[in-house]
Amino acid sequence: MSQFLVKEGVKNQIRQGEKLVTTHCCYCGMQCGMHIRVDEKSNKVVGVEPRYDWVLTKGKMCPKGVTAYQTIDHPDRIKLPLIKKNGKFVESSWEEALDLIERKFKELQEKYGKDTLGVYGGVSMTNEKCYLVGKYARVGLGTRYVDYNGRYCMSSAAGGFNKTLGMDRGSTLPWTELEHSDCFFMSGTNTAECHPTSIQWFWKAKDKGAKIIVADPRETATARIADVHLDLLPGTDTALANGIMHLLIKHDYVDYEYVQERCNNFAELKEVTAKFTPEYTSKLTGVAVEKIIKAAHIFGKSPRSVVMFARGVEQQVSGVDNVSLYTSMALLRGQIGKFASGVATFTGQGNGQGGREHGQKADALPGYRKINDPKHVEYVSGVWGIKPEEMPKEGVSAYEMFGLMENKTIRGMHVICSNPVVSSPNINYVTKAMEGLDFLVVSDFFLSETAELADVVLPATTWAEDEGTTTNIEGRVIRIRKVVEPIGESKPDWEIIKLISERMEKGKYFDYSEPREIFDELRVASKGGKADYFGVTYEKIDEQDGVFWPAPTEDSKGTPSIFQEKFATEDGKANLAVIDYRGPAEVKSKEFPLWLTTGRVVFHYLSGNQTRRVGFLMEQCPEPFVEMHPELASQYQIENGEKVKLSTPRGHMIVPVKITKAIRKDVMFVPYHWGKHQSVNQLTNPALDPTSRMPEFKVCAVKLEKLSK
Ligand SMILES: Nc1nc2c(c(=O)[nH]1)N[C@H]1C(S)=C(S)[C@@H](COP(=O)(O)OP(=O)(O)OC[C@H]3O[C@@H](n4cnc5c(=O)[nH]c(N)nc54)[C@H](O)[C@@H]3O)O[C@H]1N2
Ligand SMILES: Nc1nc2c(c(=O)[nH]1)N[C@H]1C(S)=C(S)[C@@H](COP(=O)(O)OP(=O)(O)OC[C@H]3O[C@@H](n4cnc5c(=O)[nH]c(N)nc54)[C@H](O)[C@@H]3O)O[C@H]1N2
Ligand code: SF4
Ligand SMILES: [Mo]
Repeated sequence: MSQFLVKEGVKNQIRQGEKLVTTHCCYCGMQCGMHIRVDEKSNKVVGVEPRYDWVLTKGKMCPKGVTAYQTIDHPDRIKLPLIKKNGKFVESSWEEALDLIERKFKELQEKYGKDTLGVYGGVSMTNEKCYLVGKYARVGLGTRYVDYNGRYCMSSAAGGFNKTLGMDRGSTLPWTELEHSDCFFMSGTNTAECHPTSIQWFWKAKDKGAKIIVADPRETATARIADVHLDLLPGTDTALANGIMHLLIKHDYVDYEYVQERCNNFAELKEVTAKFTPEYTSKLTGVAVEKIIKAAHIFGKSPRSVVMFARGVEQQVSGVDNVSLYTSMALLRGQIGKFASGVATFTGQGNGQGGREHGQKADALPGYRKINDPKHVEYVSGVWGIKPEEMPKEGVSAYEMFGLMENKTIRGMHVICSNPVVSSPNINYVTKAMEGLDFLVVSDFFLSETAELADVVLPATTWAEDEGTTTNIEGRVIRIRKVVEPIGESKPDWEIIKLISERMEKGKYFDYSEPREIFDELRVASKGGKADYFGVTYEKIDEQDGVFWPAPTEDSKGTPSIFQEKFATEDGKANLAVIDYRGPAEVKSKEFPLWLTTGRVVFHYLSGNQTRRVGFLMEQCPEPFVEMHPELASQYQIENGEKVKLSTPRGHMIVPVKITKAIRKDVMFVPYHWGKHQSVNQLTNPALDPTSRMPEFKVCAVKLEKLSK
């Protein structure tokens, strides 16, 4: 049976009375291969085995991955729909919950128009479900307002890649090639904690002499394996990248043949970067001149290099510019489209790649088609069986939806697979906007902080109770397998969407009996688009360890390395970024004299709604903290472990201090995996990148106060 890919040697690990189901982790974009152990008699999940033969992760897993199975049959699982009555949740039947949703959704739309409903999706779901969220909004509910949590995550990478390369696939090369690279220039990624199983590839390369450069305001676990650590000020990446390119040009490290043949704008780039001498770059970034020079020489001399980045550079108002500039560094060196070389972003969520390709975004339709392109609308309408004029127009980005809730344009909302009152910037405002809704439905398997605000909570299944596909950090489409039957009366998200759409008299557009049927429709809907999945099938995924998109024909094996001959732009050439320095949206002041940045720790995942329920992970990291340098602490007479107050114009929090030399003296860091008064997003700046509409989670000006004892 194709469900079980367990090899002979691995079968020895099966205990009598147990079976192993082959799947991938539910958390980050590495999508580590794993076998989940199921007791055959009780049909319960009892543990996990690493999948040593999985091509990318080779049996490695991180602390979140090895405990993920504990969330499946967790005592906190929501097993029945919940309806809020007199301020309290009461369990209900599906019938009663659906009746209420139908009545409320119809009432609101009759009174205020179709667009009064909004859908807020997420990309911890399979491609099948993410695809359906977009179709549900546009066809099932007929609203223009749909967006998703990837807006906070990958949208600046998408924006930058589209501008420079004409297409957004997170990695231009398969990561099994990384061990043959000579140099990794990594900026704003703490991959050692955020994609821990990727580290094996960097070590393999390092063992063969590869060099690593890490740009991060903190000396993270990732920076500690670097040959050069560029400890830049948050929000100064435009200067750093321009500074490195200045030196590449000055020291003749540019691959002129490649640039001439394959890139536009070199003369303009040369002009803009001219002023970014090491001294000027150092002044803006706070990084020592010698370090900038050393990094440029290492990077410039390496025959095969990969430029890599993540949310540290993307979650800024200049996120798209940063991505474009770092990508241009790789282009100047002639690296993109060659073996063991290229550019990659570290995809965040499990299906952060696939989930952004198939129309969950306000401006997008499946296969990376555009909702404001009449030809694209015509094609997708044809696949969906609606008239092109029935397709709603472009909506607004995730954070902007809260503005529309505040001004009552949006009065009803369905949140599917996200926890925005923890993960959005400026959550005091966001929470108020959500509380002001006339009707809120949340689909989740644990009662999140957002679900607590809902009128109806629908019990969704976890990743282990349904099958489908995800697209990993490399762009490789892989299979998620069903391990056990849905717990309680929970249902997979596609089934919930189908049930609500039926109630909205749109059932005929959602007549699926299993995920494979949705995938087959997605294949056709994406056909001819940039993210072309037409040639991807469940069988092919099993046969060849996944399929890299684009796979445009039925017999295509997929495309592991992209841009070998040309880029996906109109003229086939890459567009080098011609961008001057641009700092963060907020400036430091007398009142808010320090910088605050936010991010992750290895033991928790995103809003923490899953990992805060796993005992082992909570033991390791029970609460948020603020990292600060000993000199800053002593300046404020603060001791390790002491609670301090952090404030910005948007809010404040009280949080214990961790003193460490592994951070700049003028910067503090708080991880964001907790809600309500423990959430750093009470403080963060909702300023948006003008293109990607991604908030500036990574930089704001902050006040630090010692609490009187
Ligand atoms: N353990 C764990 N792993 C995860 C996740 C998780 O929640 N927990 N989430 C997954 C998801 S969805 C995502 S998006 C990824 C995120 O993966 P990463 O982007 O690697 O994680 P972050 O901690 O958000 O930020 C990375 C680094 O950016 C640095 N940084 C801050 N400001 C700047 C700046 O201005 N410039 C530069 N160059 N660097 C800066 C921070 O100090 C931090 O070390 O991780 C994925 N993996
Ligand atoms: N300050 C600060 N804020 C940030 C960031 C940062 O670096 N700093 N990073 C941002 C980034 S990169 C991201 S990705 C966002 C993430 O932000 P969120 O989307 O809010 O994060 P999650 O915790 O993954 O929320 C997913 C919710 O859906 C549930 N869920 C999981 N799988 C499924 C499923 O298959 N179906 C359904 N129905 N529910 C499911 C989980 O229980 C959880 O409650 O946070 C952003 N917020
Ligand atoms: S590295 Fe990512 S995919 Fe792998 S086990 Fe950890 S969280 Fe899961
Ligand atoms: Mo993310």
